[in-house]
Amino acid sequence: MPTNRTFTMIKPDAVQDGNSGSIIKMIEEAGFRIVALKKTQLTPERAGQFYAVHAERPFYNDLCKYMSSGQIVPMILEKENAVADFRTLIGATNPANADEGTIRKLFAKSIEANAIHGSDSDENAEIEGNFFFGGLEQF
Ligand code: FUP
Repeated sequence: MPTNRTFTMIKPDAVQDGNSGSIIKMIEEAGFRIVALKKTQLTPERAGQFYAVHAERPFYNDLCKYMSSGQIVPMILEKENAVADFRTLIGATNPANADEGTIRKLFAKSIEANAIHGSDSDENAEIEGNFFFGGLEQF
């Protein structure tokens, strides 16, 4: 069954470069409704928890350092078929492989500093949304 919600966060490179507004505009113009949004910063420990699935990968320590290096903008988004459509909008993990017009093609600097995250399944969308917004009643 197609999901109606996904989770995203604009990563430190894109926030630092002042690209949050442009990225949010692309997200809204693609038909996603913002259900929840905030600006925050992860500690290296919290970044490690978020990316725990990658704990054994060689890039894990650098990724945690990078993801806690500056402010991020996490969001919960709503749209029919949200998870798959959002992955299409952001493009491939490595911006070198991302399609023209995707958020990563336009704004990502490298495979690590790749501008934005998008959940890869309904299950992870819910887990990741709760990681940042759990306990809120308004969404
Ligand atoms: P994605 O689902 O597109 O975010 O990609 P992955 O879950 O495979 O990777 C999560 C994050 O790990 C990426 F956004 C960036 C980082 N990463 C690296 O830094 N190096 C790699 O070789 C692969 C991923």
